[in-house]
Amino acid sequence: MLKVDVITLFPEMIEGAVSHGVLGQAVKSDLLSVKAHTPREFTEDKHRTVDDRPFGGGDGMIMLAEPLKKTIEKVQHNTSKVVYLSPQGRTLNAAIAKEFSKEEHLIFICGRYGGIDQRIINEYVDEELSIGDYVLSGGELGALVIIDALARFIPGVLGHGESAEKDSFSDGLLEQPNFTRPREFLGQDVPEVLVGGNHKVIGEWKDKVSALVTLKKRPDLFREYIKVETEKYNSLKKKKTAAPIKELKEFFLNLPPQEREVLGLADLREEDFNV
Ligand code: 4FV
Repeated sequence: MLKVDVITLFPEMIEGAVSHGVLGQAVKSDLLSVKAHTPREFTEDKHRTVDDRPFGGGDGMIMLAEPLKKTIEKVQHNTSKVVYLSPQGRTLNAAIAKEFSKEEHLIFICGRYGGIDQRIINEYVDEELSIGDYVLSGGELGALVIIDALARFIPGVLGHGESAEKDSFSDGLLEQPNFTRPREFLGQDVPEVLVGGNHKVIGEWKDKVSALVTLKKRPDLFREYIKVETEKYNSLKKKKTAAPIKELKEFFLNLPPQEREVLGLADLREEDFNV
């Protein structure tokens, strides 16, 4: 079972967030353990001081090294991976989340104020990780985003039929639009094929629609996807279909206008397929 320890001045922020929904269920079913620890526990002075002014001036306080050292050493062991949440880290994506889901023990250090003493990073941190190019008031939300994303890759965390492999990005594509009852809503009908019951046809249709949605919303991801698909196609001895991009364009051109509308693809143009 993956064990996660979060070092934070606000343990309740972590405990609260991991006790709901899929994460809460995963922790209850011992598929994942998430514990929070505050460095304030390891202060000796009566004000339980955990920060101080930066040498060389500058705004914002810096978290003290000693309380952090003691908190890390309380939970660290030889297979622990220590991660500091900061804008200076590599940016989280699905591949990194999947990678982390395979670890035995993760320790997330959540900074506050202007961050932590650099010597803690030098001495203890294996990896810095960012959830995006912006500055947060604390690393807690970053740690929670990563814990939520990696938990989906732990076998058994997602209900049956659900799998992180079906999530967006798992096959390099965004997920197709989803619909549930009623069949008609605000004059918009659910695409016919989805209520036709032929799961093979539905599966192929969903893959095509995922590719179209990705072409529209994330052409960068689509270019990568179609390059791989085209290489696979070109390596085929017997080619039963048209080239992937040609086949996808034909599928799009055969989509009834109201289906393009309800799928959010109405403004996709033929020239958009010239990638
Ligand atoms: C951050 C990010 C982030 C840096 C100083 C907290 C702040 C303060 N963490 N992705 N972007 N952290 O801005 O993960 O300690």
